[in-house]
Amino acid sequence: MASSGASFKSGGARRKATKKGLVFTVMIVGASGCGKSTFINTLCENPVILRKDHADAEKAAQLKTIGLAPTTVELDEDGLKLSLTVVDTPGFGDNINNEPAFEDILGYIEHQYEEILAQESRIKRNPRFQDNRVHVLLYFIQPSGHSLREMDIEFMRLLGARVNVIPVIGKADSMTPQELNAFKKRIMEDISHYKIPIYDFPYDEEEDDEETIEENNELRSLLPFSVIGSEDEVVISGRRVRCRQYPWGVVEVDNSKHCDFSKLRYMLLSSHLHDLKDITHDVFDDDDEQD
Ligand SMILES: Nc1nc2c(ncn2[C@@H]2O[C@H](COP(=O)(O)OP(=O)(O)OP(=O)(O)O)[C@@H](O)[C@H]2O)c(=O)[nH]1
Ligand SMILES: [Mg+2]
Repeated sequence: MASSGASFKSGGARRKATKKGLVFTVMIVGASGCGKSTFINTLCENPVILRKDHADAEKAAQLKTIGLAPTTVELDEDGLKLSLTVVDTPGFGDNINNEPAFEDILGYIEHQYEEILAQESRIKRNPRFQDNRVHVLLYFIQPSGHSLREMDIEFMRLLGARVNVIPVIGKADSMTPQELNAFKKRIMEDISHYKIPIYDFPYDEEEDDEETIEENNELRSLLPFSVIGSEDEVVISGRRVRCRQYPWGVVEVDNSKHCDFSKLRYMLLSSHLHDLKDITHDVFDDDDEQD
């Protein structure tokens, strides 16, 4: 599906919101312990999710996310005010029944569409109403090196029908570049084989310029994005870098030779933000036909 090929409407509510700064919501879903909460703090450049006391390993190990937790941060992206809401979710376990957790997640997404519809059908609209629709869902895949698990396939298929899904490999520092590339390839083969609907950087050959087409092709070739999360910083050659330190070296969060974090962050919060919002508004929000 080409984004600009979809039938877009004017989206008055969406445009008005831009005066107060852009509103954008990202949801993070995936297996337990694959670095979702750490990623959120890395993305927001703030410890928005209260993290561990580094000195207390036992406490850190218990830092499992419980319940859906939306948090909003105000960011300034190259002079653009952005009100970013990140919805953290508890990780899926391996053996227990994950249906209830999954239903909570889908319920949250659907509820935001219902809220918009209720607001739009009111005669007098609430000026303080905030659009909390989830514009993109990052689905974290464990760095197992194998391929997608049945649960990943099932969940991504269902979620992908209701929201923009971008697959992400968490804790990517646990794989060598060769392993990571082979893993990415297998995941994309599974995504295509099982017809999993993901956000795959659509473009319109006729309408989009060459630069956009090239950028989208490049970003698509990185799927699934590999990410490394860290709340620690060290100074390397006078530069403060966010990284994970190991006895044998340092992996840098923002170094595109180490992972795709910086490209993912830029596309989410800058280059593709409007496209993700437009698709949410025009494609997924199917009750929208009535406005
Ligand atoms: N090697 C590595 N470890 C990471 C990375 N990100 C987080 N961790 C560590 O992995 C553990 C779990 O991280 P969390 O961010 O709590 O994982 P989560 O997905 O939120 O876990 P749940 O809330 O239980 O689903 C912590 O000890 C983190 O320090 C990463 O990129 N690489
Ligand atoms: Mg968590």
